[in-house]
Amino acid sequence: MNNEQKHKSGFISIIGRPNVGKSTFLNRVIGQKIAIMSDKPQTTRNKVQGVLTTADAQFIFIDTPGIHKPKHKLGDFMMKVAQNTLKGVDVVFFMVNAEEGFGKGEEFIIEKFQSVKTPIFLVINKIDQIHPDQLLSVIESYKEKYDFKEIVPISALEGNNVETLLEQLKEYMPEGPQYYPADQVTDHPEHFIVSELIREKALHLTREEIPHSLAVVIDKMKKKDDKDIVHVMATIIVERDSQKGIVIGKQGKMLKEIGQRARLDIENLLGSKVFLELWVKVQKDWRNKMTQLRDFGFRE
Ligand code: GDP
Ligand code: MG
Ligand code: K
Repeated sequence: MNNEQKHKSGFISIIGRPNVGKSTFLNRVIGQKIAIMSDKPQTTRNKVQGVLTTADAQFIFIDTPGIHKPKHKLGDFMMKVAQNTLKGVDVVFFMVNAEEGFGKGEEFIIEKFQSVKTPIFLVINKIDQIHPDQLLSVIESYKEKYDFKEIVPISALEGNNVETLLEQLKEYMPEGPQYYPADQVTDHPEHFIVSELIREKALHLTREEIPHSLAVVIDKMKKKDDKDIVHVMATIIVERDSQKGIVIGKQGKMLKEIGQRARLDIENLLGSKVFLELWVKVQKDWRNKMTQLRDFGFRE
């Protein structure tokens, strides 16, 4: 055993046509606990879909929006954004459905790989549905089209070969830190980022009047079942009553402005419409209260 092994971490984007099994895969590797907040493509920003933390590595799976055949001009633009995001990660998983084989949709995506230097894995999913002979011919058909770094057949649903895929993935991860605290992220990857976005707006808009003694706690962040809208409830915590007055502003104007600006950023981050509710609370000397600090998402 080599105890000197360095910690590895990296970013992986999973791309592929709808229904190939991307979400099923993420749920399997990260566990049912993770709330995959948004399944909506067509946003301009990358978003973290899930983080897998092991003893010596951290894999951060990113949703790369917009890789599909564009139907209109905006689609072209989205395609460019998506291509750029392929370059900002350590590995790309191109997931395909073993049952369907190579088609026009796959061809379109593979064309985009030509200008990308990032290592690309072909992940052939749903092998539980096909005969091994058929798998061989699927592999052959893809090999002709692109020089994939690895070709890994899996069943995301049943778990076949998923461990092997993660082992191979680790080989391609650079040495790096644990970007996300393991416990925080296994619950809700976006909580911390969302609270930072709100904090940033509050500090910016109130300028010097509110010192950095301001914290934001996310009380709730939940996707509404039937709609593509995320409900966020957050509390801004200040130390004095006078600060509370400033954050709320005349007739609530300041708080409204903070909320509007933060909401736009959060919508970009999550790729969903957001309903944001903000509250303000005074909690004296909160900085001295370590237990509370931890509740606020701070880490020692
Ligand atoms: P996504 O659109 O790429 O995120 O695909 P989903 O993860 O939502 O999966 C689409 C459908 O394929 C769902 O009904 C899954 O249960 C099913 N599915 C995903 N992975 C597998 C697999 O490995 N084997 C089988 N048989 N079905 C799968
Ligand atoms: Mg999905
Ligand atoms: K998806």
